[in-house]
Amino acid sequence: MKILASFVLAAAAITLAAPAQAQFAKPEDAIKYRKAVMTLQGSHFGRIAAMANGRIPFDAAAVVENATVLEMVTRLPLAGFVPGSDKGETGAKPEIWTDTAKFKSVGEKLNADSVKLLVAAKTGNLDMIKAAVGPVGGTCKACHDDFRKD
Ligand code: ASC
Repeated sequence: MKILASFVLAAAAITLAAPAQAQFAKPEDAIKYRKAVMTLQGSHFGRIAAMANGRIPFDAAAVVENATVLEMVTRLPLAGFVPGSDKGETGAKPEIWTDTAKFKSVGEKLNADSVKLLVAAKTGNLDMIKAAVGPVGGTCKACHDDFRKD
């Protein structure tokens, strides 16, 4: 019974382990990791935003693919902002480590907005996609305004 209970707890812990954990040998590795995550987010969101804005032709399947990747990568950035990685080649503001609750909440909102965008993507309806693109872009911008040096 005890063994069963610990399996159940372990399974629950794995399910609840969000955002993703990551490990870094040195602060520069964490900085490199989060820059890579930002590049992926910008690239996959950028494709969807371009379709929503009519800059490239609407392709419903491509929106689903990009939104699927975006939803996954938006679980990652918080894991890159480990203690001690505030110095070096980074545009990260110190507020990330002093106003952690606010930073964490905006990071989680980005994933929540991306989940909604993926749901909209799966409808194949461009108007619904457009409506879901706005909040994602707004959350990107809000976080950059508060937590990224220009
Ligand atoms: C992007 C991207 C960002 C955000 C931001 C939204 O595509 O690379 O950083 O959207 O521009 O305001």
